[in-house]
Amino acid sequence: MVFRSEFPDVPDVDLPIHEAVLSPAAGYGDRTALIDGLTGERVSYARLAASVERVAAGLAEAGVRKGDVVALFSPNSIAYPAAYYGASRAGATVTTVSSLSTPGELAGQLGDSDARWLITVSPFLPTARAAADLLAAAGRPLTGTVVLDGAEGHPSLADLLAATGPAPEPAVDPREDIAVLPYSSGTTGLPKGVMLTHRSIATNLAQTDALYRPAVGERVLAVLPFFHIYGLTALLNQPLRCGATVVVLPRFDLETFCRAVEQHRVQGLVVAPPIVLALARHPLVDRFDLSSVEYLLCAAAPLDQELAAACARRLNLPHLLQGYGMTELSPVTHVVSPTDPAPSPGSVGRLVPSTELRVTALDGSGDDLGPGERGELLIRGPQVMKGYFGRPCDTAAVVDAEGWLHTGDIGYVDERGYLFVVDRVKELIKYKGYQVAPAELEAVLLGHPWIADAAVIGVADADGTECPKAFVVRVPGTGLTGEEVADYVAGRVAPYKKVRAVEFVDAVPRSAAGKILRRELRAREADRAGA
Ligand code: 4UU
Repeated sequence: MVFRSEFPDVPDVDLPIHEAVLSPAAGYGDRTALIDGLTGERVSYARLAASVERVAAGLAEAGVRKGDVVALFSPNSIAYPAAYYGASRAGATVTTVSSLSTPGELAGQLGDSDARWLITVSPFLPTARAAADLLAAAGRPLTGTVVLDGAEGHPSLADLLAATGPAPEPAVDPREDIAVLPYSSGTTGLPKGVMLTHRSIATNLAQTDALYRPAVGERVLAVLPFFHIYGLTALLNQPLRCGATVVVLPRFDLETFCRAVEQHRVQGLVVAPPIVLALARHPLVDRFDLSSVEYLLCAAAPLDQELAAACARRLNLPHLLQGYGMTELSPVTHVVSPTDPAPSPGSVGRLVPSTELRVTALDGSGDDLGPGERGELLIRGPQVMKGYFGRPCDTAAVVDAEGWLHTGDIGYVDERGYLFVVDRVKELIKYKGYQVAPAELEAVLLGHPWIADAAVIGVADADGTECPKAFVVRVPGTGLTGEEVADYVAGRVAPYKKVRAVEFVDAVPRSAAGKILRRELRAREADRAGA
């Protein structure tokens, strides 16, 4: 059967993303859009809207044209939205880059996305320069780099804001033009650029309204990174579109987080499981007045139910809320609404409007299943991505001819229409909500001269956090140690991708076609955990 949303359909929103988010902003005028959670500096809606116009004008003067890809490589800050919406307003596609990227990872994304422009911050300049050098050596130099807080030889945000010309008027087609190009490995392989049109993102915000719509003036805390689709949507696009106030923190530190909640009387927390863990367990939490918090929404990775209950008790909330999404789905399909009096415990929520869900059998038949039955989750709706940039075969492998996106997640729907996510059939590892692509780590491992073969899967640590584990075949006669393997990887990838366990094996199980049999490795781990 096909599960449909119980909410009335919403029409497609054919607006560029900056307009969908910021045109209501004119009405919010002097209300506070953004607060720097460290310094207390505030940005009003009027100032944000004006900054976006100036940044667009400045970028156009620098040479940015419609369809250019601009890479945004910055931690969360109150300047981030001006850069992001400003680039969009100038007609560019924004590819958001993890702020933890190494030079190689940044160069990889810049090259793959055909980015011509980079917007970054001065502390990231050494990484940005090293990446730019790698690109130049490959014959694909960047056209320009903006350093938001200023650096010798680069335009700054202040320079862009000082532009005197008119903002450009690019003819954006919201149905076809790509607003954002975030990277995701999807169900298999290496990270790929996910083409999200203005329409799919703007419509997804309108779809989400039925279940999650912060009130005007509501204060939400933005510590999840804006470069990930979860933070970008739930902590920038949706709250700003609704006239909320976003308190911005550059990174998670429990004490700073609690202080910001107390100081700014934060009402809405939007987080991933590791923050729930800290809030539930850490003694420091008791030193702060967190009584302003009205709800906590957690998503991006599985949430342990005992942990959720402990956190809810500590924050004096009836229960925590969960949402479910995926980069390839712009990203939201399910949310538990803050106003829902009795969500099914442990569920990730109900379908947003104009969205269909199928649960298909895992026995190879692909048969449609009914309530209570576990299978792979398939989604169809206006939020399904346009495709992977430059990779039609990878696109065809996840979006079928009828437009269903195969999520690679396993779940079931209860009798009341609430979804439960219970497992994954895809390769993807989620370390604390961050994506780790096994194929990427395997490629790094195979670069080591003493490694003959390698496979990576996710395993749970003592806290239940999923961690990358490598199965390594040594080149005979070498004394390679687990520590050396871990260090080798750590030197080449962002910290959240580190291999956190290493096991030496005689052979990696592979199919006749040479594909790694991850299921066998997983079964081996499960046997051991059960033993
Ligand atoms: C178990 O994680 C995301 C997007 C999450 C999101 C965004 C806005 C959730 C609600 C919202 O409002 O995207 P990706 O692409 O990084 O990872 C997607 C994968 C899913 O396929 C699933 O395996 O992350 C996992 N996932 C979850 N798993 C996402 N949410 C959950 C969840 N429980 N609640």
